[in-house]
Amino acid sequence: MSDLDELCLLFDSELEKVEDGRALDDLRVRFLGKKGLLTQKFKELGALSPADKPARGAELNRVKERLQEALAQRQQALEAGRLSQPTLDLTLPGRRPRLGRRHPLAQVEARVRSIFRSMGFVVETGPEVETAYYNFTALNTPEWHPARDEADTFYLDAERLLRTETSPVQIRVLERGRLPVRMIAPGRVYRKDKPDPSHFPVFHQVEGLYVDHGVTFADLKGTLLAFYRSLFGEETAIRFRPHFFPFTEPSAEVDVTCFLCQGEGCRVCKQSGWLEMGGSGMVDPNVLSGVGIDPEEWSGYAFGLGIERIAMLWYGVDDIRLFWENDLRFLKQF
Ligand code: 2NM
Repeated sequence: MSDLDELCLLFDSELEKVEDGRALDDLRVRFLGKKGLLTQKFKELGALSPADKPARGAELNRVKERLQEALAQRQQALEAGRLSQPTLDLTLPGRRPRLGRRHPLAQVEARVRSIFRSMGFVVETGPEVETAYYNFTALNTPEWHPARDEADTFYLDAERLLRTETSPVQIRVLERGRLPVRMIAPGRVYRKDKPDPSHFPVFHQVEGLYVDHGVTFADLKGTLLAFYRSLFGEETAIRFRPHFFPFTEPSAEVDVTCFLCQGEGCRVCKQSGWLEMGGSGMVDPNVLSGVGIDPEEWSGYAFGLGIERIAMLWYGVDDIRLFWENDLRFLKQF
């Protein structure tokens, strides 16, 4: 076998393996490029005797044509193959867009809002940056009260702070002087708590307020009972435990029967059958007179509840920080 037969054999077997334009180009360069195998043979022509040159030259040219021909054919075949292959299947079904949903805390807050709206409460909002007056003083919280401490409250300066309750919204509404008032104030509140499974420095509250002629503690009990029955089921019962808040007198903490065990006692309610849900009371006369309302003529009840607490119990979430991580693996479950 001549050296050119061998070269052709090698070329043919390499061409066989070519599957795209890039490999084809590489092959072309390998044989016909500046330092190509065949080009090398052309360069060696100069060393031959004048008698041998013409025949060898003609043979080299035939081989060159043959390689070029084969490369061109292969190129055509590759292009034809590419065009005949479907790149876009118009019969495939479309991709379904992945729908988002409301954050679990927003879902719970919407439910709470909706129940109170159905009972005639209007929704009021106010600033998250408050003054010490609206957040503490107007709520009958004395200067020495620990809640005012820098260790518990985020102060921006001597006067301004991040609200620790949504009650300052109630004060702003009462200041308008248009009575009666039946309102809820949902929103974010801030406290300097170290994050742990049940604390986070920002969380959500809904506070309610009803001020009218002759409002009594019985009105408070009836309203909260109706609310918690609507939220947790008609078999729910509630109880009030005496407590103290600066802004209400008397004050009480509110428990509801555990919706997991119907009051039987389980792990979640720590065998007590009851779940702590929030605080409540009759608006302190000092709060009313502070906003120019005569406590001899008007009375009111107020209450507060935490959205995170309800959401954690309802969905079985054991760490409050999960609500703030925005991990889709968590959020997708609601
Ligand atoms: C609570 C518990 C008890 C409350 C009081 C007032 C206001 F402005 F009327 F005085 N608003 N909200 C209140 C009462 C809030 O949260 C645990």
